[in-house]
Amino acid sequence: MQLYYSPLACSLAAHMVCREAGLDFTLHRSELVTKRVEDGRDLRTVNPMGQVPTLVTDDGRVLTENSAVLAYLADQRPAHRLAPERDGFERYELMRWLSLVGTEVHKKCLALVYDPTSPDAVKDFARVAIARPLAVLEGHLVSRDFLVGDAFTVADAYLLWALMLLPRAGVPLDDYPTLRAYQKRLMARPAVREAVAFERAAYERPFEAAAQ
Ligand SMILES: N[C@@H](CCC(=O)N[C@@H](CS)C(=O)NCC(=O)O)C(=O)O
Repeated sequence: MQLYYSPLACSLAAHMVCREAGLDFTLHRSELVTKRVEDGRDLRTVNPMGQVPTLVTDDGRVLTENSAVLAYLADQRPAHRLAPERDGFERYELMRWLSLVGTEVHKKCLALVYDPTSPDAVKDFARVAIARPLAVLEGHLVSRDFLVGDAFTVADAYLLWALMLLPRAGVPLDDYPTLRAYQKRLMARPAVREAVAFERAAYERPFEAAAQ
């Protein structure tokens, strides 16, 4: 399995899941602005959107979009219970939370704040709009340890990534004690810690692409 990622970008969720599931995977560092992959290729030759995560499966198929990539990775190792079974209601709950994190938290807030071309007014709007999904997540997690069912799923990985980035995006989590406790608890998982440590180290290193 080949995972195209950029250090500390949303592909960190897929990276966490690869480690949680014990999958055999190769990481390809990519640069989000220039679209260069470290081996010199252009990311758009694999994913025309030029975005991460981009996954190439062992049989050569390309999968993009966090919710699809994360569900696919979970389904490779059902015994790890990283996604509920496909025929139960909890599977739809998983889709619900993946979608809420992807649209209301990631794209409606983080993506706008981190986009260097966003006007300040758009960033301010994003920092206000995030309050509603964060309040919903805070309320949901008050009485439970994980977003879905009684085990860590790929939706938790996606939310963990978002929670990591929100304070840097100017959204402190001081008003969300449940989310902070959830984050602290789940960040202690060995696979999560390994993925985060790996990407923090990569983030500190300048990106270098091989000549093509
Ligand atoms: N719709 C995609 C969005 C993924 C996304 O926004 N990835 C960001 C990194 S967090 C990216 O690749 N940004 C570069 C770009 O959009 O050009 C998904 O859900 O996976």
